[in-house]
Amino acid sequence: DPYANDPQRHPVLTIRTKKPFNAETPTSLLVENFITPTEFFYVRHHFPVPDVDLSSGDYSLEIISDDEKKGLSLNLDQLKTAYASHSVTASLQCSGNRRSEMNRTKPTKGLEWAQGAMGNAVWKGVRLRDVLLDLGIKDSDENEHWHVEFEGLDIDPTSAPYAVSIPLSKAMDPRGDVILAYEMNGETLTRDHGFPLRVVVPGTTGARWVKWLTRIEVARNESQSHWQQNDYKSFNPSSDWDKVDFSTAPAIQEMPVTSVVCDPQDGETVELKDGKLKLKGYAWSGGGRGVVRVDISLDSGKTWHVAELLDPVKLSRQWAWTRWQANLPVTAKETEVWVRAVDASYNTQPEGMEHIWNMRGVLAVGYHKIKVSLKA
Ligand code: MTE
Ligand code: MO
Repeated sequence: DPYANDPQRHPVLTIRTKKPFNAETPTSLLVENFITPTEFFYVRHHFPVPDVDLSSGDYSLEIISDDEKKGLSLNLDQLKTAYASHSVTASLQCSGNRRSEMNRTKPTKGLEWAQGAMGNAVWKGVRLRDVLLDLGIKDSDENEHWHVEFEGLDIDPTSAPYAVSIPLSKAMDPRGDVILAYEMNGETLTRDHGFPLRVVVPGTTGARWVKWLTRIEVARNESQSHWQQNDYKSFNPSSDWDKVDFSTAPAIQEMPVTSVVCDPQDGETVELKDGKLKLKGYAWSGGGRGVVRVDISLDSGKTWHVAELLDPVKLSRQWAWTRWQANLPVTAKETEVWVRAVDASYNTQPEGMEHIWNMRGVLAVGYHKIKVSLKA
């Protein structure tokens, strides 16, 4: 069993598949903490978990540039000594988060995620920009559209490593906060989250945050890997697997704005306090665009309430989610709660999943709608 050496996991996680291990944080628990505790943080693997023994001296990070024909090879200690450390608080979200809601429109192909394939953590490491500057990479218009490819130690059955790439402009942006992280929430990265090193690409979809990082390549073109070319893309709702041409769509990088009601949960019976319904949830947008407003409707969009944002938000370079709450008067015995967020660019969410439905079930960012029964 190639999975026999996988690490132990916390029983609170909701398991979607065991081998490879894929599990999410229960939605109600997510909103309890601004920083998601590591043991509750969702896990998304494609293969068995690599087991790196730093004392064996086998681990190294290779960094090469196609153009410069130059390279660096560093072990973890050398990386930590050579570059200043930098911390970022950033939310990590899978492209398929909330897919199960999209599946109600029509089945898609992918893991049946509810709303917990997302979490927020403090990541510490070294700036990728510093490493690339050392390699002689210039931050210029000429290489603006180049890519940086990351390779993990996990391999598919054909021996191809998990690999993807991000634009070089994101990697070199001093305000982009891309780091090679060796710590999560103040502790050494766990194996499930990429020990000994992973890329943190704030504002960008989870698929690009390569774990068990062992190779970085700066190139004129984006990664040719399966995960860059033939997955993590969205299509027209009428596309299907038989006729789709993956080369026509760009790889998902920055993510769109989303929001979720975490408490109460869909189908729950809630006891009102002074005739009011208390709601809590999270909201986030990609690209560093802060969430500026969260709107709630209890009457299918006829009237809207503004929720209170619980965590501080900047308009730009905002990588972390914000939790929100609302306390709304309600007289009905049953209600459908709708939530949607607005980001700093005034982007907002589509009303339903129907018109953004795609066969892979990614970017499921329609309004979150839950039904609750109410007891006075
Ligand atoms: N990196 C490697 N090497 N292998 C993987 O399977 N999965 C990616 C990304 N990095 C993956 C990877 C995907 S799709 C997501 S959503 C995130 O890791 C999940 O990170 P987490 O398990 O730390 O939550
Ligand atoms: Mo993902």
